[in-house]
Amino acid sequence: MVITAALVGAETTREQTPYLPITAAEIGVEAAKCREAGAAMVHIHVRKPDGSPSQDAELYRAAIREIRKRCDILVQTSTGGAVGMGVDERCGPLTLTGTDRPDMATLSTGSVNFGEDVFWNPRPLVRDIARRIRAAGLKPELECFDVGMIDEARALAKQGLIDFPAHFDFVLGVPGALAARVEALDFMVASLPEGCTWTCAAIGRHQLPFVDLSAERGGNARVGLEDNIFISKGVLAKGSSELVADAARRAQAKGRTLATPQQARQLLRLT
Ligand code: KMH
Ligand code: ZN
Repeated sequence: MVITAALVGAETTREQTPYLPITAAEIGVEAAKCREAGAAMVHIHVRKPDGSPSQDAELYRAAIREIRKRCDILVQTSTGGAVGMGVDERCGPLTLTGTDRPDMATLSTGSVNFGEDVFWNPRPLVRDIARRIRAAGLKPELECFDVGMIDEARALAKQGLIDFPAHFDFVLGVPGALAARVEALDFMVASLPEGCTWTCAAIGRHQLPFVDLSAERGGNARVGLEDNIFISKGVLAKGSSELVADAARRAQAKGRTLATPQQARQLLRLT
């Protein structure tokens, strides 16, 4: 089972939790702790020194270097960024090459209400980002906030913009989008194209219970401060690594073995 740690995000703030990493070094330290706790991959965003979200390639380069000098965890960069960002800005990390190149990049396959905002992904923009991910030589993680986004991934594969089997991330529980319900997860799993792999990222209080559900169903799990800041009701997690440790315990209690980064590379067909 591949555990992904979503360490930073674009919406979580230091006002909400003092444990949010902001600088490259803080991101590197937290990634190493997550690796130690059982994660095989990190999903990262980056921040400007004032804590505001950014997709700047140089900030990503610095963060990736700080991660890789500490551990072998796989690095997945965001192309979603923060709501309201333009496509060129969102694709900043895709310009990194050589030893700074990420291992994977996200591709959201449709638009969705996102809290009080809209996460804007019209079809031409999705195709554009899919082409850029492929041109960078990366595999996408297909972020699906609703079931129709799996169907859109099928359309992208038909158009030759992504390859199947692919890896999906089911994001459940964003306010305004598909709720974190067991039936929703089961519908998404049943809608998955042949041979594809999946991770579930449930938001807020659903995050850790959905690790159990994903483990039972043969899936993978994403946890971390991007999606949830609490380890239990009203108690802040002291960093994403504490959430990873809890997810690892839950996965193992369900009989699952945690993938190393090298195993995750094979399971997610990144090689
Ligand atoms: N911050 C959200 C609007 C991704 O990383 O690709 C989008 C997001 C998805 O976080
Ligand atoms: Zn993200």
